[in-house]
Amino acid sequence: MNEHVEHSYTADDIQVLEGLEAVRKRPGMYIGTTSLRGLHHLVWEIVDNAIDEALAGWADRISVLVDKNNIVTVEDNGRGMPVGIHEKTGKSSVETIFTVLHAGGKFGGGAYKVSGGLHGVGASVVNALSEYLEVYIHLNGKVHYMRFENGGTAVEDLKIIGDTDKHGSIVRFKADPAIFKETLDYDHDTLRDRLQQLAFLNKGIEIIFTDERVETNQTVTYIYRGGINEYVKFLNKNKAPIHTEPVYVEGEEEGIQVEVAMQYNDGYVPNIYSFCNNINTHEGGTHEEGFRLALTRVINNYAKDNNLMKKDEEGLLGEDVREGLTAIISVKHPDPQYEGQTKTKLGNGEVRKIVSSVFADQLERFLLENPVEAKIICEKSIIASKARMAAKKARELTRRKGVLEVSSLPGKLADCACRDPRLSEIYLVEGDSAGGSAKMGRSREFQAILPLRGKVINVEKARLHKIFDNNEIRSMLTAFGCGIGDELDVDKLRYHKIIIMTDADVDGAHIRTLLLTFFYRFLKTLIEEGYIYIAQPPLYKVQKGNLVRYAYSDNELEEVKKEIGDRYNIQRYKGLGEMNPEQLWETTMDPEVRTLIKVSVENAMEADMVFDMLMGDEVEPRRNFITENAHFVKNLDI
Ligand code: 28G
Repeated sequence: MNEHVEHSYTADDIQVLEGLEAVRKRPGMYIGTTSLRGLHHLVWEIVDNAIDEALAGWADRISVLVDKNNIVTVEDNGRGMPVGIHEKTGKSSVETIFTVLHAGGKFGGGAYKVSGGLHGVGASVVNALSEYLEVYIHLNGKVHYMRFENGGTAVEDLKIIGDTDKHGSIVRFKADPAIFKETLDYDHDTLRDRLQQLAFLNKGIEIIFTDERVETNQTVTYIYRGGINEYVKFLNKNKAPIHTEPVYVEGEEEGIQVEVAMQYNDGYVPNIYSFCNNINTHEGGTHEEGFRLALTRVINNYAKDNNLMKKDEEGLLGEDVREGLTAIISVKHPDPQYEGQTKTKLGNGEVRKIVSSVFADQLERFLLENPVEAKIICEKSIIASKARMAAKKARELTRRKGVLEVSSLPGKLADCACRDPRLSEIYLVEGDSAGGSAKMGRSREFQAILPLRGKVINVEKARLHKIFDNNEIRSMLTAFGCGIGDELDVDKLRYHKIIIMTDADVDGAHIRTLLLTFFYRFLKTLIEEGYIYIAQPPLYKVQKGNLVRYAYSDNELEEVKKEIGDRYNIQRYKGLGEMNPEQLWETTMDPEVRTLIKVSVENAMEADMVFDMLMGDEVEPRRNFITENAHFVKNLDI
């Protein structure tokens, strides 16, 4: 259990501001949206309060339960919310907390609200947006109870309903269907993943998640004594780390807590995630800057001091020392300032030097105390810097050869007639024979076909210049016309639909994954802006006389069979090549009837793990994944 923090506030400190009508009138102002995302916000607001109680040192267990009717119960074993009368409001403190907007917030006396979602608005907002909400407080031997209905109206005053030998708070609520019109159905995975993340970010807090709506594994418990040290290991679990123990650093300066954990793997891509007060700062900020500065400086110094690098050699750049690095930077700040487009960039200037000094000191110490690891890390960075210089040369070469220019479209591309990217599509087709059918079956006006021969290079396992030398990659880049990496320009993209069309078998799935990996690593914007699609060829053709039906899944096959009756003939398509051009058009390419799956990166961290699993050296998880499903794709009917 954490050390206790002294508090000096009383019920008076709660600022009385506004009533709850405002929240019901404009829920978006308080929780962003009333979609599923907003619904989840309700849970996070309550959970955040429990986390705060735990971070203050009074609780070490939090449980979250979702029942069959989507009623959520959150419980902590903290002190229990205050039950006395609040001076300013004349009501109980509990009622004040749940009915006065902005109650809570910043307190004096060294206590502060540490967690808090982007909207950080508290329990009263949840109450305002609930059909009903109940509070149970276990305190001083008694269970205190209060219930609110219809958007936060107290049904009766706080009352004692029994005896207890426990302490803590329980909040139970049902989201209001009049507000959350889209859905009241919490997403199991979203809740579970965030609760696990909170357990990683707040070491030693036990978080128990129960979902009575699922059949198996109804309850999962997360507790990480090592905190983000274990988070880094978890993120690297499908990769090959090059040193066993992550570097773990922790410290506090000027009331700002700093925690950093990092571990290198044998890959090339940095995976650096930062948090402030448990919020993922996607856009980075001063904590991340402080980390980067310190990392580059300390590794350069160590490499030079230990003659791993010549003193006069050009130094290691930031990108060199971050190659293959998985890192978490987590700070807890009493008064965070967020900036950036999505307000997920930490702006507090003082944080830069605090993170950098805490991290630099301890990283230096780690390197001195662990010379074997230190050497492994430095050598990786040095190789990275050499590869960078080689890649630069290769890129200049490629550019001179005109690969990134549209002037020389690849020979095997059958381009479309249309010159308006918004109306143009390109099919990336596995194999020449399917490519041939697609060329004949397509609508020449707006559909271009690029057949891909042989295997696409695995960009996870190759360095930049190798990638640029690969024929399939070069053809795609030339056809797309939008450049790559830092130089990517979406305005130059020649097709607003890039459609991957592969066989519906394991090899097809593999090629698709290689392509997606390439897009993810080098053309991420195209995924983010929704330009990448996956075609869905049928698995079966069911024929009865002149009647032809296609089935795109085993379930659909059963339905079709039922519909058609008996005496039909089933053909199972093993590859696109088995379809003639007309069939390919009418099943997979005709915009009127086809189904496309739009590729999205819902969650970069998760996607990264999925890719590592697929592309890494671990064969087993990869096979399971390919044959079972595709996490990174989302169904979309067009
Ligand atoms: C169950 C789900 C979510 C909470 C506490 C404990 C205290 C508290 C919560 O105080 C802040 C206090 C009075 C103004 C604080 C108890 C001090 C002494 C608390 C929770 C500020 C409210 N004893 N546990 N709030 N007030 N757990 N879990 O919400 O002065 S909220």
